[in-house]
Amino acid sequence: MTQTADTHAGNWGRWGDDDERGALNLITPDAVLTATRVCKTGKVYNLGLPVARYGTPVFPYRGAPQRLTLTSQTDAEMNAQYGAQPGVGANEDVLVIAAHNGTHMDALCHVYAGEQFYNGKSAHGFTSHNGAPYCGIEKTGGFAGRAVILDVAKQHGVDWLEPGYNITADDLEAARVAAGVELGSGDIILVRTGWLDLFADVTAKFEEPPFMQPGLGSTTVEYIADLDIAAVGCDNAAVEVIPFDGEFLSLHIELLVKRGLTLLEHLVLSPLAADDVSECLLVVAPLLVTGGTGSPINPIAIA
Ligand code: UVW
Repeated sequence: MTQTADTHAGNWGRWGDDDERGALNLITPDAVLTATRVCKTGKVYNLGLPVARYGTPVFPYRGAPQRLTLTSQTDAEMNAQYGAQPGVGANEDVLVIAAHNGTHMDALCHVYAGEQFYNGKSAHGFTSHNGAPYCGIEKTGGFAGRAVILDVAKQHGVDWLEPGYNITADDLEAARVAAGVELGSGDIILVRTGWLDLFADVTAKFEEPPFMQPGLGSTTVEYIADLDIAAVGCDNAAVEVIPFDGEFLSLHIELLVKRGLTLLEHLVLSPLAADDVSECLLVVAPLLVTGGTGSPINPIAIA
């Protein structure tokens, strides 16, 4: 059955028929200024995973990130051609990274339903050569705002939720109440499941991580929509629970396609949780890949 995106249920047309930024429009300049005022300690957290061949959670078809060497001290001859003195040179890398591995941001062209992207843009314009004519990662660009950490694992009293655990709206609300913070229009939520800690634990023992992952289930959609949240981040691979709670990529369809919500995945949230940080200023800067479906990111949280 072809999945459809019900335009009436979401944000299509809300910021104009040509809009390609989606719910990030909710983060106004005033909202960014307000977000700067939530910083209390000034401590800076890198929410990105290391880019490394080993120890990075990957779906096999995407492959591990590769840092390849372009030039090194073995190329002294080449450096000499450019006038380098003996003992002087430059090391340079080439990075080969699937856009949706490791810590990354989904562009609004990442997923389509009913053959349409967010805001009713045709999915058929996407080509291998040019990528997406609409809703590419360069259209959303970077953003900053107030982020609230909803630590569902902590709320359940565990280091990590069981693989396949379906996070409900009640879980999110309980984590919010426990954190003692309010949520409102234009806020970003960062949901901690503990998945990356489970991954680190399992791989340290040279065991295979489970395919199933804890993540957001279908009841969270209305919760997020009613609060007018601007973006959702999580420490798992797809924000949504795996196996999916419904059809293929059902939460991506509800949040990203219908509502234009930017999704951030494989965020390193445990250091924030360890310091009991409940809100922060979040700065996210994707690479502006023209027509790109997503980008590796190292989001910065300032507590
Ligand atoms: C999919 O889940 C298909 O991709 P991502 O992990 O980038 O959301």
